[in-house]
Amino acid sequence: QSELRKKLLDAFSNNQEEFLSGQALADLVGCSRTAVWKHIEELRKEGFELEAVRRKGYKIIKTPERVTADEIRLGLKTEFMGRHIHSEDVVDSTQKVAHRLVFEGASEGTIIIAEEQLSGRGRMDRKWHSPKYTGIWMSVILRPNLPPAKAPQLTLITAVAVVQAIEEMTGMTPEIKWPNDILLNGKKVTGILTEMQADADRIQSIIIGIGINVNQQLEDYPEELRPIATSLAIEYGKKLERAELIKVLLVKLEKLYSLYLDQGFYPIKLLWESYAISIGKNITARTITGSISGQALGITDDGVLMIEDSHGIVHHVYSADIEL
Ligand code: BT5
Repeated sequence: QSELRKKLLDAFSNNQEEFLSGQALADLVGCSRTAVWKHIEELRKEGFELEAVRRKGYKIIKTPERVTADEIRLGLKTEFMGRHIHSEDVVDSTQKVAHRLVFEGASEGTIIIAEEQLSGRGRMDRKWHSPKYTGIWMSVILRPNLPPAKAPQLTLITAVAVVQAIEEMTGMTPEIKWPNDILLNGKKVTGILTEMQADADRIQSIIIGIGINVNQQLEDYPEELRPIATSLAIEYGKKLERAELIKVLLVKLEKLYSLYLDQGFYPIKLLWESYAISIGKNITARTITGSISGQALGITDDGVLMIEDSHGIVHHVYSADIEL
């Protein structure tokens, strides 16, 4: 069903200026004209506007305000990333939905999106503010054949993908604060949460949660977040099409992830470092066992942060909050 819908939307997206007749669509998609007609009715119910002209056919003239799975499928240029889309209006957390889908056998590249999260989560049980219709609240399921120690690298790959997607959409280049914060003008525009299921020596699945503040205005944030949070709309000065951003992000993520599986972490490391703010600076890393202060030297080939303290001792930090 969703393959058919994807083909139909591809047909529209490849012929954007033209009207496509019911027969032409049926031929392109490989189904009956009645099936085409049924799918077009479904698209209308989702909020797509289609112009229908006698003897010419159909043309999409407007996509819905809400982000629907079909809008993401329209013109999506990936092989596996986002090929299966699970979209909901309201969820507790897209991570929770993803865990359930992983358990049910969801394939690599499956994404979960929601318009609103009632208990969006950050790391260490912190909360992620996810108001309706404004942001991208998304989880991506990956199933890399890797040892569990490599999992943090996926966070860094995702951070690079998000930076590149924002760059392509707005021309603004965000900065990455190790490991999972993406900042614009020093304020957080995106957070990433990586969770995994693994055996002793193999990852079974990784769920990457990505929260991007897209169209919020300052007043949409609770008081305590206003000094530290921002959105693309606030920094860019106008609203963005969330579905477009999702599509660009999925393309970047697929490319970087494939590059990583092919050539290892090194090429990603170079990209990551070119966007990182903390390198070379004096920072404090707060870990669960205590704090380490010193100069951030960079990341190892495995994505581990290195900090040199005042005695010249280099500490390897696997997980922490960073203060600049
Ligand atoms: C993160 O945690 O930054 C990871 C956020 C991941 C969110 C996505 S949304 C889709 C998926 N489903 C989920 O339930 N989660 C993922 P952390 O580094 O722990 O940062 C959390 C802190 O960021 C909070 O304690 C707040 O201070 C701040 N914060 C909360 N909401 C924010 C927002 N919308 N924008 C900026 N900062 C926020």
